[in-house]
Amino acid sequence: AAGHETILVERTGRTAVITLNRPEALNALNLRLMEEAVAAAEGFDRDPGVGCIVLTGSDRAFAAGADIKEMQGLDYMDAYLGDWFGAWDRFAALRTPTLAAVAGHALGGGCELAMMCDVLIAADSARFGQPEIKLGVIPGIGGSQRLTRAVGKAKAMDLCLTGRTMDAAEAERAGLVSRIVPAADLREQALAAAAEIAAMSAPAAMMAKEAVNRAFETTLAEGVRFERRIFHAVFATADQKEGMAAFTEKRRPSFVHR
Ligand code: CO8
Repeated sequence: AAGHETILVERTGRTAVITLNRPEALNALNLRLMEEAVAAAEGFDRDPGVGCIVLTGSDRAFAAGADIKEMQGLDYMDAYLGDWFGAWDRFAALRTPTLAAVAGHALGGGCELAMMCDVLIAADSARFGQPEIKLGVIPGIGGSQRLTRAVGKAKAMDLCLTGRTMDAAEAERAGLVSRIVPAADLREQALAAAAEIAAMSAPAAMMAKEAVNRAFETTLAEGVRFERRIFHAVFATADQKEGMAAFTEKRRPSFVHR
């Protein structure tokens, strides 16, 4: 849409695509980009015609981190009173399924942003890391928490303390990445996966996302109880009737996303 300086947005069917677009800085995440990307994502989240939001970058970089030049002169009060990076929490809180399509560098804030997405498809060219330690700082958009939950303490400590990067194969082995595809096929495969998700019942997809995310917040017993309540609730949807009728009648379901 007009007015975007740092992102490109497009719609194809029920899929929305947000492309990070600061090639001069390897898509470093400055405040403008955060505001534009989060606002665009929230707009798509509110649109019942959107069933999956894809976040992607360029062949060279998903994002090479928060914008170091913008942060360089910050003092504590600037960071605290400005709630520096707080808006990204709103991206993590989207209800619509999100899919990160990552090629090239996903470092620092770029890795953290990819980890906020529900499904992470990596090109074989992708590299992930939390190199903040080399700048004398630490991850600031959830990296120490989401990376540890995704790959465990051993690798999270290794990455956060040495600042080294993982290639796509190591990231997949470690559980950070959903799938790896050849770099040349990334966009096509990511859009195909997004279209598959977007064709599912939207309330069922939102509920599945909510239930999986609950696993990171609570105990097993409480998580299972939470899932059971939502499971009971799906029988109030038209899509449950349609999905099960289609199975019985041996046809493809036609979901109304309600
Ligand atoms: N911020 C600003 N500019 C960047 C960044 C960045 N993170 N990354 C790259 N750029 C710029 C470069 O400065 C360069 O610009 P110019 O041509 O004007 O000098 C341009 O992008 C191209 O980069 P390179 O020439 O360096 O490209 P290379 O292919 O040689 O290297 C790398 C690519 C290895 C990715 C390299 O650019 C690099 O190491 N980038 C920085 C990676 C990094 O440290 N990221 C972590 C940033 S900190 C963070 O994300 C979270 C901090 C949370 C703190 C919370 C504070 C409140």
